Amino acid sequence: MATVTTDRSVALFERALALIPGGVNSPVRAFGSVGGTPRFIARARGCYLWDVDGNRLIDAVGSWGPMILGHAHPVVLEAVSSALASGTSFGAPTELESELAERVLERYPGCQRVRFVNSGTEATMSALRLARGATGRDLTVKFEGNYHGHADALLVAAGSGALTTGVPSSDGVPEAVAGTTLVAPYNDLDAVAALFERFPDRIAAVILEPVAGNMGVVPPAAGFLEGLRDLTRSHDTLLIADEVMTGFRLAPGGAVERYGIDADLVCWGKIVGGGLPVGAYGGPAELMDQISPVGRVYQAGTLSGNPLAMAAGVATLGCMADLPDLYCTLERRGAALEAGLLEAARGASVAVTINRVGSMLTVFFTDIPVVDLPSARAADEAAFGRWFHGLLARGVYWPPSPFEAAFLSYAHEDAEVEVLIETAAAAFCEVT
Ligand code: HOZ
Repeated sequence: MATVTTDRSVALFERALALIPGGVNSPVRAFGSVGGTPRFIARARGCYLWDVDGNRLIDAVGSWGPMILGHAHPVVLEAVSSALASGTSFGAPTELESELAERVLERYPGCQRVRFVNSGTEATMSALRLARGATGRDLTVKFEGNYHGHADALLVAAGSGALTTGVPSSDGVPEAVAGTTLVAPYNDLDAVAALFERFPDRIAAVILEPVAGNMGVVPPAAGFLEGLRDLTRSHDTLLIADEVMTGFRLAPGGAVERYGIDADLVCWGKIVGGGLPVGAYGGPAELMDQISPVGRVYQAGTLSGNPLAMAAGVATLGCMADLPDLYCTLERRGAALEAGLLEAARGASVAVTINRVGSMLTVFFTDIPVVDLPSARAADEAAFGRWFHGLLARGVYWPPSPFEAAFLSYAHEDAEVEVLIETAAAAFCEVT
């Protein structure tokens, strides 16, 4: 293995540490759970990143999901630069907002209205406020290890960076706010039923990641989503699908389409902004029209519907629609990667459980099935860290946490999937 120079990343991290908490603007990037120095990225194209020391990496992070077409897609770049030439923000409506709204709503026939915000956090936070406003109830249910962004009420038993840093419930969240969030184990319908019994007529909404991605990938157990729908409906409680990671990725209509979920509200982020900061939430007109200025549930944003971000979203969803083989190609390459990784781990006598749905995948260093947060946390984090560094040293940028999903894009061709498998095989040999 050639020696890798990372001097510039190291120097830039030192500089950032003195200026930015932890040197990063989002905790997972700091390599907290795998150790070492994060690579600073200079540029990206297709499925490759180049760090500031000139090392080329196959990217299995994809900016945590948005880059389904690969980085710097020419059509997306052209759309953004043409919007850029007309000005960057007007604080007034533009045609692009309706164009993107049409593209979102045609993929989610259960939704008639969509509101654009700036992040997934804003989307879920606003959807919960709407659910409370619409039902006149205060309590909500979320699942252990699901992550819905960093709004106060949702930073309870949270996944993603909250697990990386070992604080699934953040300091600074008032008791009174955290107390409005009830928590159930993922894939456990009985626990949800018990909460409904304990708090009759008080639960406004159940929010979930229909395929969990923020404790690593954990698919819904058979009957879980259907059971949740029945339970919520029978208690006049809204069901909110957080499709920030899965929306437009697992099918044109995301997990809602793939699993046939009849959600009341859907939240999006990532792909809908084509790599620019966009979140969104949507649902039927009678619910969404309770949002200001039509209704009494307030939500606003100076940069919401920003023209550059809308242009990137329109171009991304447009390009995806022009690729008839997009989802079957992602599925095929995802399956090939899963099979190759399993074989490689077996060859190195390393016990792994791989959870994959379409182009989202997590390698858990454990021999037990991973179906919820306790089973995800039972995996060997130190072994993951060794494997991660084995990959990185050989030119693969895997998510730097055992509690995240790796993402394939359409730009990862069969050849890159092969390289990922070969590299993983070499890294598995260093795990034990
Ligand atoms: N799992 C996170 C987003 N869904 C990773 C991104 C971040 O927090 O920076």
